[in-house]
Amino acid sequence: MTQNRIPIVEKILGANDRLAAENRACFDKANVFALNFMASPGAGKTSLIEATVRALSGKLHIAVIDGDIATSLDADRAAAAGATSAVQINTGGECHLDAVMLAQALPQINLNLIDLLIVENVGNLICPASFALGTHKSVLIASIPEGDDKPYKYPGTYRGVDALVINKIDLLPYVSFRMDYFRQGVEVLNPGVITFPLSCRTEEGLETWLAWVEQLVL
Ligand SMILES: Nc1nc2c(ncn2[C@@H]2O[C@H](COP(=O)(O)OP(=O)(O)OP(=O)(O)O)[C@@H](O)[C@H]2O)c(=O)[nH]1
Ligand SMILES: [Mg+2]
Repeated sequence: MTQNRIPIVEKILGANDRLAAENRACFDKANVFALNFMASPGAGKTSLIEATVRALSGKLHIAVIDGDIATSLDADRAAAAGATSAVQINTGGECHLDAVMLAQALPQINLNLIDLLIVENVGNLICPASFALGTHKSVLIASIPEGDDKPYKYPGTYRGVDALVINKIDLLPYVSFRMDYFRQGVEVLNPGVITFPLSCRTEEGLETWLAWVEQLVL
């Protein structure tokens, strides 16, 4: 019984990878750049989407796909911020998005009308990292109140991402967070990963993040 488990998991992930490649081909054909936002619950994924859409929607057409266990609250926030389209995927209890779920949501967006797609994954530091979606880059949003030990405790997610946002830096005076210790943990797992310390609340550091997103798309 136990011997069959690993091949089955490999088969599921293999099928997911094939579908992720199909999603990627759709993005490339329509000239859309796609980002996958991963983070713990409450780290600020939707807040960063709101700030990004608000700042860039004059220059770029941005669509947002929000993965959540239930509710359409996050997609509503993205739409209110000015997203060209905002689609909610309710995973029905699943702790991550996968390429099948994304493929099913894509027909609700006219990819030919957008430049940038931001996918908000389900708030979770473990499962989303195992499922490729076909997006071009993955961004991990860490946040100060989560604590400085998270790279050490959740290495899989920190290892695989293309960029790291450290959100809620406005809370540094109030929360015990050793930035050096945090960054050392990240450096071992993902040497040289581009990092954006910022605050969605005060907008400190936001310009550098926005410039990075813009040069990816244009
Ligand atoms: N102080 C502070 N609070 C922030 C900042 N960014 C977001 N928040 C707050 O953090 C809480 C969670 O933010 P969200 O953007 O909803 O986080 P999320 O990662 O999308 O959460 P889930 O989708 O539920 O996983 C909200 O109360 C935000 O107002 C920040 O930079 N500083
Ligand atoms: Mg959210």
